[in-house]
Amino acid sequence: MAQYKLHCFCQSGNSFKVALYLNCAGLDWEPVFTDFMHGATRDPKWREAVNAMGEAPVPEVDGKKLTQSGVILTYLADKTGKFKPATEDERLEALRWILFDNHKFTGTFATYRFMKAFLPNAPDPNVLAFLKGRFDSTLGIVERHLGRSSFVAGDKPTIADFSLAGYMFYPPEESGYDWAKSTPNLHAWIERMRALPGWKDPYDLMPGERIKPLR
Ligand SMILES: N[C@@H](CCC(=O)N[C@@H](CS)C(=O)NCC(=O)O)C(=O)O
Repeated sequence: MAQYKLHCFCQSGNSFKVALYLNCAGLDWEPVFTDFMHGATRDPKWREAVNAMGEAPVPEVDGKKLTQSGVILTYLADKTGKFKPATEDERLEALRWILFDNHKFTGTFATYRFMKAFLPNAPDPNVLAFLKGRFDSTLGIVERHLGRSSFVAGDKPTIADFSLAGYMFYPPEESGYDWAKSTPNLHAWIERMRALPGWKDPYDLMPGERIKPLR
């Protein structure tokens, strides 16, 4: 049995943050499929047994379950030393970006992409426009930051990079964003992340059926 089990599914960039970390850190892990598309995370039994917050990712490690990717990445970095911020200043810098990512970068992009590509009924265009506007403004901040820094919290990859990278490797047809065209600094950083030993495409790393974008 693998040392780490990760409840996850292939469309979930939040899960990918942790799956990619586990792979790049060379840890012994295996995925446990969460059938999000058929309502698994909304099932009261799943919430009771896996995560009361109703969200993936959830790793099972050392006899406990952890939730919230930022907490999970912090725990894993502290436990293994892999991609751990090197100094107190770097730790705070990484935490700052992880919180910003959860609130505004992943927070808006994940919802926008899900509604655009996978929501069964066509989404309200006003809602999509709101999310896109909010994400574009956040994207500008990240693009400027990555023009000044090779990685999110300094010159080496840390857990903050895994957090922001969660949704960056999904194909342009899902979100309509092509990073190489829109944001060259972000694109260069994505390529630096892709070059890490252990990197894999989210659809190869995590289980579930790949779905063609609906629109
Ligand atoms: N802040 C959470 C977000 C997790 C999250 O939103 N996960 C999505 C999948 S990508 C989920 O399970 N959503 C279930 C739902 O909203 O019903 C984290 O970083 O772990």
